[in-house]
Amino acid sequence: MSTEIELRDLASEIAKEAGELARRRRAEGVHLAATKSSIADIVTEADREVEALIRDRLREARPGDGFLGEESEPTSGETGITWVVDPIDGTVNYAYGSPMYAVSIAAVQGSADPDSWEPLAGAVYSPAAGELFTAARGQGARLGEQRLSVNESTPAGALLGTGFGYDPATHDGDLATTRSVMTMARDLRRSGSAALDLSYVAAGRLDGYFERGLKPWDFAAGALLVVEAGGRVSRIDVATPRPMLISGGTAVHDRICDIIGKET
Ligand code: LIP
Repeated sequence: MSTEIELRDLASEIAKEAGELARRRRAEGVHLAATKSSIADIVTEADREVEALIRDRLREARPGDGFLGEESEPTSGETGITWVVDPIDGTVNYAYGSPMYAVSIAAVQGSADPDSWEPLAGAVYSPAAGELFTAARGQGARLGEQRLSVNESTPAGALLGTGFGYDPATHDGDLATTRSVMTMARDLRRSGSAALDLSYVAAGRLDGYFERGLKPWDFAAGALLVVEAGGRVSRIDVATPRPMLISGGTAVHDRICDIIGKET
């Protein structure tokens, strides 16, 4: 069995266990642990507990790997493989009781730098929907056992996803970008979870997704899902504090890049 498939299967197993812990904690009642970059950027006790579980399971299975998670200190490894983890992506949704949250676990070759890493495997688990999206490099993307393919035809315009940052000062610029991209859209969805938005692009539930300011753990697994489902993912403005991620089938991806590229 290839390393990518072994990594995918490990990520899948841990994502399901972690997701069920998140779902149980949600049912018991969520407790705010802290705020981060702004009052809107929250972390719950469940975020921290779920990431600790994922970290422990990965250390048990692959003690020499590196780790980058949203809620704990990064560690470099000696195997050349780094795990990039968002324990609960869609934290605000989770805190409000909305079902649009997911556990996102990715394994990359190299350090946890999206400008140089090589994605190897990923799993995105949606506990509320009981849906597990998985991918391994060169092995395709799946929802359960179903192979996934991005949408390539958008005769009525593209159904697009996007998102906005926690800093209100960035909202005007992001809304201006959204207004520009709407010229190619049939409609817009704003789920609040980048991992699920990217999983939905891979599954053909969205035609494309773009968002500025994502963290590596938000998109590490979902981006591999899109590529393994036949789509494209690009990051532009990577030297700025808020790089833009663009994804979709080739035509939608290229059209979004063209529109946003004309802006900057
Ligand atoms: C979230 C992303 C979402 C974005 C939110 C936030 P978190 O990640 O998944 O797409 O719009 O602002 O960054 O903070 O829930 O892990």
